[in-house]
Amino acid sequence: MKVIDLRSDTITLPTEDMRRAMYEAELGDDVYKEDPTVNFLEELAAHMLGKEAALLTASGTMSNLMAVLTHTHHGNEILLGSEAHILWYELGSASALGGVVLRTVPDNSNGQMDLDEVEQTIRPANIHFPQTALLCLENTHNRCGGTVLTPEYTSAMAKLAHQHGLQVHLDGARIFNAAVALGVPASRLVAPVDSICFCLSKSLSAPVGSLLCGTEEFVARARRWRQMLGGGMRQAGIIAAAGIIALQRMINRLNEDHSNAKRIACGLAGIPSIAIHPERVQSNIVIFEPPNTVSALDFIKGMDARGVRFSYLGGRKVRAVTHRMVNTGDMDEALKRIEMLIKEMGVKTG
Ligand code: TLP
Repeated sequence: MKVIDLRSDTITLPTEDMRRAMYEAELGDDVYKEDPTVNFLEELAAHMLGKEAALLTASGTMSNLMAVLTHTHHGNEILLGSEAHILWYELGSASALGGVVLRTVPDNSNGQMDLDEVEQTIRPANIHFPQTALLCLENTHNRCGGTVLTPEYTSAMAKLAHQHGLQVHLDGARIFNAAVALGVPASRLVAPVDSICFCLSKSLSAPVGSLLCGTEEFVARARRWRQMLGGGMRQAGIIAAAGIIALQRMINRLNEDHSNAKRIACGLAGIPSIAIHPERVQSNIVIFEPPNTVSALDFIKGMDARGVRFSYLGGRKVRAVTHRMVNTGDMDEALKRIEMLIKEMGVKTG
């Protein structure tokens, strides 16, 4: 029985091309900025994102933390959506290591905050208040089901933030999924923000790595934080070589992941006891609720035993993520196994 692993696109293994490029990579000491493969990847990333410079980091978590550390001072406040990855899955590192207060504005189901609410949440100058220094956005939005932020939304948010003296950081872990879903270049999606990070190790299939992009000056300061966090990686060209292939060859195929996500979402919508909004699926993430006679955790356990793996988002929410290592047939097979489990559990489907 093939295990259909829909827990995350992080599970994608490097391609043959990537392994070969890693083996053949020209290397140097990247802390001295002497690794030609890293330098090439950073230039390529900066170019593709339309930013002055980019910096290779170990992970999305590390990039987001470095962005917060670079944009803020101890005691500042940062604004972010109530469902933001930085808030939920990054161990409170911005507070623990950066000394900043995280203040949330409700995210709607599309992963968007309301412009007026953001404006009202920005602190005015007052001796009692922390200074609001940074606004964080997320595109695509993980906990809101891989929804995409349009260039118009991002521009409006950045304009507001800049008017109030805030910087804007975009957690673009899956920015190329957003670009492909919207049919616009990633550079257009990130033009209004001061910094953006994206991951090589998710749908783009590289084994490790993320890039943090911004102005030369921002990246120079972020580089010092990376070093302080122990993220100077020496012959990191081994990693960068796979990252170059990820950027050059893996973006065009993301549409496949998106149509597989739509396929499983529409199939799930055909199972009456499952709650899902297939029309909300915009990229490679699908969120749904199992029949209400079973808890989300028991459903995930039951499916795991049947060789289909999902992740848990809390409450009744189950997440499926499509990626290069599953195909259209796997979507249909996963749906069959879901129907079998539901039948075995004796859930009424009519
Ligand atoms: N997300 C992971 C998990 O949530 C842990 C996943 O499986 O989706 N920003 C966003 C929007 C992300 O989805 C993730 C990873 C990160 C940042 C962090 O990236 P890594 O895993 O490289 O630290």
